[in-house]
Amino acid sequence: MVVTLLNTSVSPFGMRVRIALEEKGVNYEYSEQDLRNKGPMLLEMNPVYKKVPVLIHNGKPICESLIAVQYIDEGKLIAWCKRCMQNKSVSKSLADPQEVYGFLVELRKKFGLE
Ligand SMILES: N[C@@H](CCC(=O)N[C@@H](CS)C(=O)NCC(=O)O)C(=O)O
Repeated sequence: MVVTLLNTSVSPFGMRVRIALEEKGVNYEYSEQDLRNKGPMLLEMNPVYKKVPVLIHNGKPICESLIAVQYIDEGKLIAWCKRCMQNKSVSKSLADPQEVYGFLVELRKKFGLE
């Protein structure tokens, strides 16, 4: 997993993304951008708005700081779930998702929530 953050140190939007990366323990490369002289990487990764921060994950850009924060949060969560499922005690103990779904649909009908 290669994560790079294009940013300007004084950007409050960038700070938001940096905090999320730190909180989730994501290793990343930091690339300081000069907004008075935008470099080719920034122009390629955010060609429409040409703004920082841009989070780059395996070559794919994620623009807009709130979306980046959400992406960091969900990505880590999914990775954690996958790791848990590799543990036999977890994978053996969890109910089949379709069974859970069917049960909840029945409950909703019973309580008139359909
Ligand atoms: N809504 C964006 C705002 C990003 C933003 O305004 N970034 C500023 C730096 S704080 C920028 O790159 N400005 C350069 C420009 O407008 O040319 C976000 O949340 O990421």
